[in-house]
Amino acid sequence: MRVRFLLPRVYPISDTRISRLSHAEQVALFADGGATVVQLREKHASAWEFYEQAKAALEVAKKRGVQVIINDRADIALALGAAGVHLGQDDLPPEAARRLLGEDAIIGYSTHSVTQIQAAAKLPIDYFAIGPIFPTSTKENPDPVVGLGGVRLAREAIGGRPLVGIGGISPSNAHSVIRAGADSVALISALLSDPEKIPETVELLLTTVP
Ligand code: TZP
Ligand code: MG
Repeated sequence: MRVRFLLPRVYPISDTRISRLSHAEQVALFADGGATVVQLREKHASAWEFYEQAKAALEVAKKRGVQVIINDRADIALALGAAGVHLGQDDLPPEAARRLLGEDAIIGYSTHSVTQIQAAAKLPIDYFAIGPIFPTSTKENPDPVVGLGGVRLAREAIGGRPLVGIGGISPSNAHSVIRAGADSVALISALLSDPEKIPETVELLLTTVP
């Protein structure tokens, strides 16, 4: 049986357009705030460029004891020896990513409805993501908002397995997402739109979200 992966309360995700910082700079700021697991998300760079940026970010992360999950690209995760990959509904199937990355890799999987999360229950993944919980302008063509009710239904569907909420989460609504049943909150814009405050915001979330 797979050893359960424990998601920290806060799961920061990088975005170079919103933060105007490199992935490596963002990882350093996430680590300053106490983050232990981070995701690198890059929707615009070439594979070559993302590989190079992720490589630099992994060097920072290694020194700081932070695990790095790569969004979308199992190939880049494999090439760099990252801790794992985060897959969406249109990415490589989780079974294929598991074959590539091996048993020790962390594989996360995005779902946007109860039907999708039920369908994902048998996949070889370590955590589920559900969202968008609230309206978001970060994701292009986002799925319909699932709300806090969606988090409750997701929790019922997956029992005690790790669940992260994503989409429109900020320090002011993070509690409600955890209370509805998520183990962790993933944030992009609320964390990155004021880059100087990244460490403070991560720390605030880690110390105040019950
Ligand atoms: N998946 C569902 S919503 C979302 C993703 C990647 C974007 C979340 O970004 P933000 O800025 O925290 O709303
Ligand atoms: Mg994806």
